[in-house]
Amino acid sequence: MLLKAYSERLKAKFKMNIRNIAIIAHVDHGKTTLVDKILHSTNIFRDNQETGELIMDNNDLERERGITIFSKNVSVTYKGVKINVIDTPGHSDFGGEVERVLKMADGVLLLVDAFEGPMPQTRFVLQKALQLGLHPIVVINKVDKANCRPDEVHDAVFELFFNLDATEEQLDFPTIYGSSKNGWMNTSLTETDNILPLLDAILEHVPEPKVNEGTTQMQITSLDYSSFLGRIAVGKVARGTVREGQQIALVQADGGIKKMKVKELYTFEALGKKKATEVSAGDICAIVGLDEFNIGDTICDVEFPEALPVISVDEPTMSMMFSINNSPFFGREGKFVTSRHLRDRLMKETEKNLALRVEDSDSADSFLVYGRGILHLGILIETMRREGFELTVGNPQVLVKEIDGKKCEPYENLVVDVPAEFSGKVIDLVTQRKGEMLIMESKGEMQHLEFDIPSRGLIGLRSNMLTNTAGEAVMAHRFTDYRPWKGNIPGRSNGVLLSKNTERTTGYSIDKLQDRGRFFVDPGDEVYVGQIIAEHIKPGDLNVNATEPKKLTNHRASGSDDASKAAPKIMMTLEECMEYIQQDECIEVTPKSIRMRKVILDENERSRVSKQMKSEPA
Ligand SMILES: Nc1nc2c(ncn2[C@@H]2O[C@H](COP(=O)(O)OP(=O)(O)OP(=O)(O)O)[C@@H](O)[C@H]2O)c(=O)[nH]1
Ligand SMILES: [Mg+2]
Repeated sequence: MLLKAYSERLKAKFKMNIRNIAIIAHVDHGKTTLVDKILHSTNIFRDNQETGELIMDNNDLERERGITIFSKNVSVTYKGVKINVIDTPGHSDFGGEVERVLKMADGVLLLVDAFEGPMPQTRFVLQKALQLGLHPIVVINKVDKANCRPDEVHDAVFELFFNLDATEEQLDFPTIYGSSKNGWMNTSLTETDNILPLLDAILEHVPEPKVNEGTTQMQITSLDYSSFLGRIAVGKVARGTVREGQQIALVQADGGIKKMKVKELYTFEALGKKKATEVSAGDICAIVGLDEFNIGDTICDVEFPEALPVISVDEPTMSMMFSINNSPFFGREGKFVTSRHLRDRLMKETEKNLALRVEDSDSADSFLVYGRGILHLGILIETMRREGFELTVGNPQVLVKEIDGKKCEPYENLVVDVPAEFSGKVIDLVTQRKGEMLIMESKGEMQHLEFDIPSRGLIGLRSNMLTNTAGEAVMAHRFTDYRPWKGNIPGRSNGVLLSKNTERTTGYSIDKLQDRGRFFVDPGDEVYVGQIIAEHIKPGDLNVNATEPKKLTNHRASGSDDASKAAPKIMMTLEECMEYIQQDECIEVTPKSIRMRKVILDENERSRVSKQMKSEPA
């Protein structure tokens, strides 16, 4: 009896020794680097263990791009307290994810780059945290950077809190300064050799999770995926406990209730998960074995199914047509090429990729895929090609909505930081695309510009912006709302050079065409009729012969002849191609190649259709 009371007391005591924090910030402000440092400084690694850089960004694409795509839970123990840390993605395409995982947090670290200051995504994530009643700890990071302005940035953050209607208590935020890269944090700008002042601030300022007594209640706020275990539900236990083997009622958004069983239960420990038999209110856990669930569903006691308020999952803002590859090179480079493969893969993706929607189209070979932006869709395509898929994707379209009988389109807040000498060019460029300037101020040696712009105007803007500012512009944008359609926005200004033949290009031909355009292919590359092989230096498309061998006297192999004279080809990433192509163009994606092409490859057919389109009333 006594023992039981003692163990209850112990449990109650243990229950309280938890802090749940999410780390939020604009893209690249240093969240993941900080989480890595937190893991290191709480000694989860043996001294001799080789960990490498950013253990947290563990997906291949995350490592290559240096960005976080999926939010992740880890947990460390400091001074006897378990701190659950949630690393979140900073790119705006994944903003909805941040909003959801904040539901697991009782506190947030708002990281702000000591040079850049608050950026569009800082505003968005802070707003969400404030609305949830969280009291952020502000971390002014990267104070090691030359030209950084931590004091100005602190003031700007305060102003941002104020503009977002923070309460008195929220405005009274603690501030930590430091450099996650160099592994130190402090309450002042004085450099230290560890990040412990930050961990102390977490223990001091982040409230313990609320422990509600009663029957089981846990909202699923995040989703993990394992190819062995399938979908794993992640969330914070809000009330009572969740037990291994427990029969539960899953209450869905529409009020429907399904009975299920908790097959396996885990808590987060260090970088991994630890099996648990019971998890109490306040801790974050992962549940295996629920067959069908959605984000926002509540896991409840079978007898007392009481749901928590529904979480909205963000609406897509962009769509793209995904089709089977129908280029002449079909099936050469990929393993999965049929419409069946494509459809199954896309449908499977919707199980774990929450902001993604897939619809069948009029054609059995094409599917409409809806997502949150170029990066969101680009990452899916990149993942698929790595798995061995071949496909064709069309140009990205923003989603138009009818609101109060008016045609409306998504708008975004665009921020550009650029050396003053280029600001005129930037303003021109954005205004041409129907952007309107809101703010222009100096920020260190840079000019800081803010605009309101339809999302359509942003597609293809980045490469133009970089060319026009000698690569110096730093831009970021974030969806704000839907507003009335802004009219025609000019597309790409240059035309393209299209191959007239299906053959290998020759250095001889490419060299002759150098003054017509900048090539996307190298001498010796195989191309096909209707493939986009270069950007025309002028508007209008041109069909060219780039496969002509040098005249008979030449005995060298085609492909190597005169190759040295040709300028190197322009390399474009998948996302750059997605922003580059126009309505009548598409991209062939295979495990080995990314080729841009016309939708209609045949020259005569293309001009016939385009004439027909022009003659039809719009
Ligand atoms: N100079 C400096 N660079 C830093 C610091 N912290 C992070 N960085 C660098 O900033 C870049 C982005 O760091 P990440 O930790 O990946 O940033 P993130 O906020 O996780 O980025 P997303 O997950 O994509 O939103 C990396 O190149 C880091 O090395 C710092 O304190 N000082
Ligand atoms: Mg990150």
